[in-house]
Amino acid sequence: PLVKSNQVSIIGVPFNGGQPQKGVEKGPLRLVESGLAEQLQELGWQVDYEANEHIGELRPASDPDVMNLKQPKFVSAVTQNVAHQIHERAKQGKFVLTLGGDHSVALATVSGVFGSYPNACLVWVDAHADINTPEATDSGNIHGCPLSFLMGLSTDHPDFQWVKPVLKSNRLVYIGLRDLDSYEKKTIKSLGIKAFTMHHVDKYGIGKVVDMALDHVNPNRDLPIHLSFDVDALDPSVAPSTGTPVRGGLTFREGHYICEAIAETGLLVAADIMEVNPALEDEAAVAQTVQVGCSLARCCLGETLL
Ligand code: 6HN
Ligand code: MN
Ligand code: MN
Ligand code: MN
Repeated sequence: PLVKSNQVSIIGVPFNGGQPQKGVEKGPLRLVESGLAEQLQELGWQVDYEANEHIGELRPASDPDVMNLKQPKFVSAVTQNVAHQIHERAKQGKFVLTLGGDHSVALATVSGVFGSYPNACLVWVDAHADINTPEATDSGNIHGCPLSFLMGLSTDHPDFQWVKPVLKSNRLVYIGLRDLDSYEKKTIKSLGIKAFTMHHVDKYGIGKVVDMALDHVNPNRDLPIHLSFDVDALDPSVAPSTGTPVRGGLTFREGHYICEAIAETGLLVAADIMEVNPALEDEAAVAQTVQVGCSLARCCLGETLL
């Protein structure tokens, strides 16, 4: 395997500034409280955990909209800070498991991981494409925009000058898409980004989809892989407690299969479990969503490999 140790760093990012709903900042702690660290130890990993309890203090006194984006300074400060942490851990040869928090945190994970592994590829599992630019976004929520910064499609925004365009269009692949804004559709087509929507999952089955996805971004199966998993990729019946649910999503097994198949390559160096919001839906739904988040993470770290 590419990760040079049996060590995993869990990076909690209790952050909700990339979208308007409270509660997603409680995701990381809930995942850890339900036993994730112990479960990973059980799998043979040495685990360290950074809770980042104090990142809320990075909120600036004033944070007006800039180019449609809401809370740009807060999102920028938190993600820049966490990017450094992740870069350090990855450089030490640790597997980095980041727990969100909303998906704007991918500004941190992708910057940090690609800082250490410049030739990495990114598998983005999500109902959404999260590639809006500051000009194009309708909602102004930065969790819908991280990939536009990471690919250098948005270079003008004053608050995100630190984000380097580390991601090339041929190193990104999507799985699970089903709710795209018109700018996002245009961008995916014009840049030729490989995207497996739910239509493709239905047509080919998840096994073939993951093979085709990896054939595209990692044809010789020799590049490091970063998996960013937004739990809203799963059907809302599987992961109900999330901020932007969209019906018609991945089944429980399809979601886990993606993690298992990528772990099986031995090339996975980092994984994100994002958008678990323990303040949404009832307690049974929350427990279900938290458990799914934990089991996806365990599959990324080899649980189901013989
Ligand atoms: N997520 N495309 C919509 C927007 O507001 O830009 C939804 C984004 C959802 C983001 O789920 O990480
Ligand atoms: Mn997302
Ligand atoms: Mn999403
Ligand atoms: Mn939409």
